[in-house]
Amino acid sequence: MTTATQVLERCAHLDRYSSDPRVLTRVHLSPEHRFANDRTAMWMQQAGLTTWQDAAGNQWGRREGATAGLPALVLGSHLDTVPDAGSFDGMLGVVMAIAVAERLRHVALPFALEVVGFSDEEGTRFGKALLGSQAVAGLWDEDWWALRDRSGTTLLTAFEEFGLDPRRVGEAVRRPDELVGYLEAHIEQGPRLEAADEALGFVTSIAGARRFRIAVLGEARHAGGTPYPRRRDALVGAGEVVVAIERLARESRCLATVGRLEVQPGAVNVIPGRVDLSLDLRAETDAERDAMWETIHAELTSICEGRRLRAEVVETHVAASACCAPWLQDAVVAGIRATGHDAPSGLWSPAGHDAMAMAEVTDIGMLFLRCHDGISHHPDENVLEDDVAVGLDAFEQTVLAVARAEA
Ligand code: HGY
Ligand code: MN
Ligand code: MN
Repeated sequence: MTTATQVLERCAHLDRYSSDPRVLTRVHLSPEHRFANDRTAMWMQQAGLTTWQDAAGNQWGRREGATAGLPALVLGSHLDTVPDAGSFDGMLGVVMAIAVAERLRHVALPFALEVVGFSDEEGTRFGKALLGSQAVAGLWDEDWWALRDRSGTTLLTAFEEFGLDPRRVGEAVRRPDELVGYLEAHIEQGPRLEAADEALGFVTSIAGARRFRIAVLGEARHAGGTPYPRRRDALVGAGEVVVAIERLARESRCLATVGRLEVQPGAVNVIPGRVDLSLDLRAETDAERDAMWETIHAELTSICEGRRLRAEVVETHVAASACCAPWLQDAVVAGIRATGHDAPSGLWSPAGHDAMAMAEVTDIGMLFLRCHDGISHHPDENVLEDDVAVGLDAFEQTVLAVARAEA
């Protein structure tokens, strides 16, 4: 039986597949992605699963239920990372799913059991999140082929270099009638379980995100020769915008983050003429998030007008919030209760997950594990071995609860 120790060893093993030997960075359709898929496929086979890589680079494994060809309960998460990542965001969910499949190897189930390691959740390489799970959910957009990574390689070329045929991406689609549901185990990526001294929690819903690229446009001029009344400094305006975004979000129940700022021309003796900034906006409900954007947009316009600047806005990403299906929330709660925790906490997830895309084709449920200091998207990301042990028991029991509901 795969233990928590082995699960953590497998997460550590996947750390080897990185584009930078000093830190963990593994992006979509990279050589490291290929190695991670191959190793994951090997573990899936050892767990008794039949494996395949789909037309979008996602790694799958499957065992049949009581009879061949039944709809599948899918367990999974993602194998790609942010730059300089921790070892658990995504990967823990994949290796826990494999461990659960292995534990249930000889247990008759009224559905097929599948495990998936999604190819792209973070969107680190092409700036577009959930490419792997959106391909599976049938949400592929032909415009995405022209997306470029920082070296100028298009998504189309990256598919070909990885050995995938872009014309066949539609073959990755799974139909609702092939699926019973999708379950994902994931570190919480926040501090709430740790603060409550709870190892596990169940997810009620996943926040929808909107992301924007905002250009603040002023005028580049000589840093010495331009008196203040003549200046239209894009960076000072953008700085005011960044501070206003934080203030407005703090006054609401939303989370707004400016994670990237690019200043042009970026010279010490030139007044900045243009600043491009990113905005990531999340809330428990899409209505709150959309209202926050309206408020931020009005403030952006007002700050720019006050400084004789201009703003241009492009929305780069939108994902609707997704609710976990009540019957799968019940199954996750039953799974946690079976480990001796009578009243598990229900949490909404401010972080995005592959489950959001899967919600377009099937019911979803999620199990959260406490993470050390609530830290994620950072190499200090950590989980307790005891929490993984109880998480494995709960995840296994969740699958059995789904089996009882389906029987
Ligand atoms: O950004 C997110 O919420 C996810 O971790 N990719
Ligand atoms: Mn992440
Ligand atoms: Mn993740």
